[in-house]
Amino acid sequence: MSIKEVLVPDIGNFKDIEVIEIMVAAGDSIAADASLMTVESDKAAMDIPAPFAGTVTEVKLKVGDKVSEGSLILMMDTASAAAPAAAAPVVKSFTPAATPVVAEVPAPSQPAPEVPTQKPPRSQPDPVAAHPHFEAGKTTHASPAVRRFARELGADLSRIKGSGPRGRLLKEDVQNWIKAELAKPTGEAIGLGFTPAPVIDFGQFGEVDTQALSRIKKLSGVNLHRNWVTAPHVTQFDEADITDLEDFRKSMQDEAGRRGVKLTLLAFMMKAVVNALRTFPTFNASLAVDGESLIMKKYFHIGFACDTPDGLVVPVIRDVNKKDVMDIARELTELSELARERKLKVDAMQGGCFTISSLGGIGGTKFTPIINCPEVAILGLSRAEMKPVWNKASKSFEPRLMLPLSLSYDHRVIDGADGARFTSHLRLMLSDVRRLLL
Ligand code: CAO
Repeated sequence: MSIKEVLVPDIGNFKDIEVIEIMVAAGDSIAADASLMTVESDKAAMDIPAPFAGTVTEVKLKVGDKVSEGSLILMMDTASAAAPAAAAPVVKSFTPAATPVVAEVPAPSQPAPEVPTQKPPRSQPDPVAAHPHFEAGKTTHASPAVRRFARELGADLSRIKGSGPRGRLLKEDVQNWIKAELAKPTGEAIGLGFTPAPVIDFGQFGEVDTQALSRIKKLSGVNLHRNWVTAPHVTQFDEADITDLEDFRKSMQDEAGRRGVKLTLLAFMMKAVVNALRTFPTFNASLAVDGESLIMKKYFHIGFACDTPDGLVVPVIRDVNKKDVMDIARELTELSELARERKLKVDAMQGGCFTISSLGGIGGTKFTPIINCPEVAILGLSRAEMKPVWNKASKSFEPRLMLPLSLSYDHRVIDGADGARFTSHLRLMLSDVRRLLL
């Protein structure tokens, strides 16, 4: 048996600093450099490492004691130190710090201190950078080893509740927090910082009836919410003169009827949109998930929002560029019927490049449609109305049928100028049916 005293090493200018955690007990066999205890002043916390390997025979301190350089920490039997490192058990569940660390904890208003990079003598703690963590000006209590562990995993200590004595953060607290964060849905993991919605008993204000949301509403709700908060939306409003287009459409109704087709404005809109997508290809793109590149699509599959008794669905018409308005109109009717009868197959709702949401048959003057991500833009149509429009040539107002356009786009991908160019191009296409049919 060879009993040695273990003293507090040179800890710089710190004196009478508090012992906040002791990681060893009598009987523990420890390796050289294993953390023995953590001390903390008002400015710093540091782990004190074992200067040599051995078995702890007696701990001379307790949590709350004040120590300075030379204070007796414990007695150690170094005769047992010949034990191979593998046999040296890890003290409690604490991971011994190979290099003890000092975590500077400045006052909240102060900038982070300069971090010394030079390695000090072996008997001294080795200062390593650590970010202080504050919650409303309060210091988070955690040993440097736990801080380092959290830092390596990118865990924000100020958001973790400590389960140790006096609320100290333990390694297990960090592990549990990381597990819980990973298990959360993406939106929460983004950390938008929403306060939870209050739970209100509406019955206290009058009679109520609670109805379950349909499966479609629940699914589309999650997607709409994600798209709304993750894609920065801008909505460009415009109006297109569709007087001539409407005359043409009506003139084609009989023929369409003979072919069993209901020729609606939406079919023409699809052709106009494809023309605009060809002219402005970034509208026919998707942003790569890493945000580093744009995936430009060479096909033109256009989705349309369809109102069904169960909620909103978006069937997709494929290769609109290769189809004429009659074919498109027929498909619109077929897909809408399938959607309303809940017979739409999943692949009929996939692969869209751009979506049109038409509320024209219902009413309204304009609205802000939510982008159907990963598409980057959506066109909303409201009810066309006859309006007086100034004719420069005849210097008079003329009654024209004006269609309100509401184009929402993802501002990460599309600039405002291109948003306005896109709707201007649509105006041009829609005002001259000959261009549209080219
Ligand atoms: N202005 C004036 N009238 C319009 C119009 C417009 N912009 N769009 C359609 N109409 C007229 C049609 O000509 C038709 O009139 P007739 O019956 O006299 O011919 C009538 O309104 C009904 O049209 P419709 O809505 O049945 O046909 P559509 O091809 O225009 O639309 C569909 C099909 C599936 C888009 C539509 O039925 C629908 O579900 N709309 C709702 C979409 C929705 O909920 N969007 C919101 C999503 S949230 O972003």
